Amino acid sequence: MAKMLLEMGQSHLFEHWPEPGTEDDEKRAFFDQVAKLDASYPGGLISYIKTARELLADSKAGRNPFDGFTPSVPSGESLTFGDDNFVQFEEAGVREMKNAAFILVAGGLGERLGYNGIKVALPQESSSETCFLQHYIESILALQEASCKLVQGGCQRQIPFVIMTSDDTHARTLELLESNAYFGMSPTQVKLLKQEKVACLADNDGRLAVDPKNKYTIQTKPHGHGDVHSLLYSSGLLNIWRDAGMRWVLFFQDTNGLLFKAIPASLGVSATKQYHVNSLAVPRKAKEAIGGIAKLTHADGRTMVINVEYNQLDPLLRATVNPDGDVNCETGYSPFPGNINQLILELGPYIEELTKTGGAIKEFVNPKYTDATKSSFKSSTRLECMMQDYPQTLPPTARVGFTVMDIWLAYAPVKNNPEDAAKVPKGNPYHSATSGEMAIYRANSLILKKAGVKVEDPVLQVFNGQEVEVWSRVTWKPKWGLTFIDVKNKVSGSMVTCHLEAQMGTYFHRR
Ligand code: UGB
Repeated sequence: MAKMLLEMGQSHLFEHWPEPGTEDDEKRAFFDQVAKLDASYPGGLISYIKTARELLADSKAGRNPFDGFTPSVPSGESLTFGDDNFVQFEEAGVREMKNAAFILVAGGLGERLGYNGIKVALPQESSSETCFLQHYIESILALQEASCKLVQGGCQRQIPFVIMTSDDTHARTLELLESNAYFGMSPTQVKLLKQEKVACLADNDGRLAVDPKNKYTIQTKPHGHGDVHSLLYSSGLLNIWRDAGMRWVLFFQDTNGLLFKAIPASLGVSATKQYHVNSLAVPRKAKEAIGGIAKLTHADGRTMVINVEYNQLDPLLRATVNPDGDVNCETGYSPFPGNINQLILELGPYIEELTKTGGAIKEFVNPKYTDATKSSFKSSTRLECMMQDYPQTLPPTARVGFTVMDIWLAYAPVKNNPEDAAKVPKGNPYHSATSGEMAIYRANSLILKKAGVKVEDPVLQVFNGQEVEVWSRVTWKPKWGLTFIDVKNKVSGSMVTCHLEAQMGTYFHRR
């Protein structure tokens, strides 16, 4: 390991080491860490440092990873909640659900949210105080039951649920599950895969950063949610699922309380259209901090349908098709659908691809330079990768599509703290706990309204400096109503009214 580090230009790591025989335990701990960093990265530290040098040189030169590509708006499926098409996709999705596995990426700490705990332990709304993880598990169990019921004679399939954790979230996620009896799921059905952090980089030469508090420790930071692919591949779970006759892998993020309202229909789209990759998307406001899904065509003829992160979309558009960059079109939205990082992959082609790549995802580096010479960093940086970059290596024959849903139905993540949310320009989403909670009541109210329930109009109120629509505070368990037709059947023929009780909550009357 020492020889490898020296050959890779890392002699600074040993600069302040005392004579042999002094602090030997600390030196051994250093090599234990080096061995761990080496083993947990595809191709080891040599490969990590080489890639880092290349990407740092590109970043210094200002090269855009999409240089040579021209973006255009790709084609996909656009759904309208509650119409016949939507209902058919929901039915198809529920039928397929027994052949799916769910993967939650929950290794992020949520620094922007300013919360010290794990995000999946937060209540998604304050009426029932159900936490995100409980809601996700209850949704998967309800889908499992509904899907198995459609099989003649029933079925015993348990939908696998994998949670990717990190050192920051692992112990607390396990604790949350164990202290709540896995929220009703069988413990064998849940699998935690922990992602490892990667070494930090101190400069443009790819020198590894020493922890300022301990000269025997290399500083590390998270590598991004793209790790999920290599972890799944090396876990061996994918082959087990394939052998059990499963067909789909659904990936989702940690704090979107609306997501499961969009899942049945989007899986229905995957199954009907035979998409190898289906990204769930919503109409996106120009410059909104979510990636845009674009078709990229290279001068040499290569094409791919891929998420372009918001900070890259604007310069790419300016350099190619639109000097104004990332702007809204006549619909009031960006022509590029917004990626909400809910991916549905078909298992067979996914395994085929990972067998070639080992699950390695194209990385990027985002150093914050001290000045325009770009010769030093404000603080150490590291390589990162994103799970939505998976399609980048796919062959042109791959069927890559997307499904656009109404925002109110599908997307209300909790990412920003109240102070930052209050500063969001008017008209753009807050993505805060306040807006996340209100979005759940609004979606439930709108679904009930579409199902024929009389629902009072919302009022505007300001909480934590954010103006939000307050609808009837209606919540229900996933088991009560998974799809639009479920809800419609539950409320039809009964006289149901939702009242807003000024600021106090809501009464949901059923007579
Ligand atoms: N996550 C991990 O599991 N491991 C990690 O190392 C990092 C994160 P953020 P961000 O939802 O609108 C994503 O930090 O930067 C998990 C997409 O890239 O919330 O907002 C973490 O626990 C972007 O295209 O991501 O960006 C969480 O569950 C857009 O879709 C998830 O990864 C955006 O999300 C996302 O982490 C969005």
